[in-house]
Amino acid sequence: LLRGVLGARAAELAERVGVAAGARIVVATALVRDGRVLAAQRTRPAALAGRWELPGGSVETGESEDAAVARELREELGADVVACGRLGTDLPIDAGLLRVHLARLRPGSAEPAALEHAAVRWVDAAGLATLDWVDADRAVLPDLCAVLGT
Ligand code: DCP
Repeated sequence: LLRGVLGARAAELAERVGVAAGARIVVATALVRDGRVLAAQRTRPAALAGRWELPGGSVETGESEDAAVARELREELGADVVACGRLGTDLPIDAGLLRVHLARLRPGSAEPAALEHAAVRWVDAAGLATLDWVDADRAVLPDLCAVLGT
């Protein structure tokens, strides 16, 4: 809406002011392959340890969200991925705003590995409900289910 009224440049500035004011953007990644999504089990903080998430992390200053997705998954999973669009709406979290992006493995990428997580697991639509997801990620499960099919 803001973009429509003020134009793309003004909306971009407003977004930067928001980020500067403390509305940190965290990207979460729905890495999809063959009807399954990669779920990752957190090790920290204690309150979230053992619970499952879509991997990701904070967007750095001046970094695009697509670039943050690729960087975070390289760091956390050793995988080479390309972001390919948003999934669901912005989700409020303690740290700021969580935005879920879809992504795919680039051809030739290493298999994702739990470099910073307790475990990683490919889950299909039926398997989504069996994991203990962190609260914010739980909100995107219906959209994710639709992407994965049944
Ligand atoms: N988060 C979430 N769901 C996800 C990913 C993250 O709710 N799928 C939340 C958990 C944290 C915050 O976002 O409160 C930041 O996530 P991480 O700690 O994984 O990200 P960073 O390591 O980049 O954070 P930091 O800025 O603390 O280094």
